[in-house]
Amino acid sequence: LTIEQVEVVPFAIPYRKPLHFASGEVRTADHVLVRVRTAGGLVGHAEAPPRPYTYGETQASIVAVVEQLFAPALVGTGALDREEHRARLSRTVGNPTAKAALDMAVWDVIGQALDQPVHRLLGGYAASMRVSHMLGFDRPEVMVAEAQRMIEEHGVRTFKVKVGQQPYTLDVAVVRALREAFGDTVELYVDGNRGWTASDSARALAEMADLGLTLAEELNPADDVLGRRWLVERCPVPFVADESATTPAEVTREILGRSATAISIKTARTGFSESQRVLHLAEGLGVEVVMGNQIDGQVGTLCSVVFGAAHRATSRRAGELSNFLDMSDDLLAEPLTISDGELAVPAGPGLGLRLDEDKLARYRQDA
Ligand code: MUC
Ligand code: MG
Repeated sequence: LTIEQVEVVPFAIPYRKPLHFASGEVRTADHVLVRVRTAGGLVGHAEAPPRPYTYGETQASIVAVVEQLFAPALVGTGALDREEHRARLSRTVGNPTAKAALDMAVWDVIGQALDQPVHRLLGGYAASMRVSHMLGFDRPEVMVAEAQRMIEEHGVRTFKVKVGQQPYTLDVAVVRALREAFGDTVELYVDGNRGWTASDSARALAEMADLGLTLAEELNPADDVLGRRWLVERCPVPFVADESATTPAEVTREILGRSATAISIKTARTGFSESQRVLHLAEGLGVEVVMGNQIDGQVGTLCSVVFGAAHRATSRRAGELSNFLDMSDDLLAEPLTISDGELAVPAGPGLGLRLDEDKLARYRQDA
């Protein structure tokens, strides 16, 4: 199981419909596919999505850091030497999605070597997850129509509504329109991506008090330290830390600093190994978790459901697993499907993913 080669393949697949949110927008999935090959001929895969507005990474920076630093650090180690991988990769600060993709590709290799699904190696709790769909900024009637389509075509009844616009009343109108359209047949929660101030957020929460929200995520910047604490104290529902708590240390700081009361886990930034550390920490601290979306493609979404369904605490809430549906195409030979509001964990050893090599050839950017 000696790692012989680590390869990066930048690719770009357009979205049919761009996704807008307070910190940025996505029009193309310009991700990086990571492949880890062992001396015995096993190949593990995962994908890294560059999110400059969240982590400072770009497609070119992910390719460069893997080629220059991470591949040389991993080649020659054993696939099972995960602590050694972590020690070596952590000599470079930052670059979370590059590190996470490598970790998950290594797990893919380990699963294949043991002829077991990674999902079972991680905990194997449930065979599928309930799906939450993320609704990007748009006019209320457009967002209601998208939710309606997700209900009819995929049975999805949980929606994370992107908020954080100026003025905040634009967002309040959207959430109200969704509640009026679907009544109590849907679960609604909001994610501000730091777009509001603490006072905007408090007013928006007050105006949405009758709308039955279940979570509020990153409404204002965690770096507004006292404003954030003031807001979280007044928030009637769990306040989720996403981009403010991307490492175990940040989780500890944000929770103990009373700047959040729940944690978003994203395999795109913490892989499987570090996501387990975050999950166990959250359990130890006694806070809820939600499986978040890094605007992942199908490879990334598959990784999220493999991890999310593997543990009880990550299976309680719907996972954010559906935004790949807005991409014009993808890389899997057998596309993921969401039905009755659920996404199943693929069977098969490792991650259970098979790439369509023709599609990769079509979308790769380095050929
Ligand atoms: C989310 O939950 O915030 C948008 C920016 C990002 O980093 O992730 C997405 C979704
Ligand atoms: Mg978020």
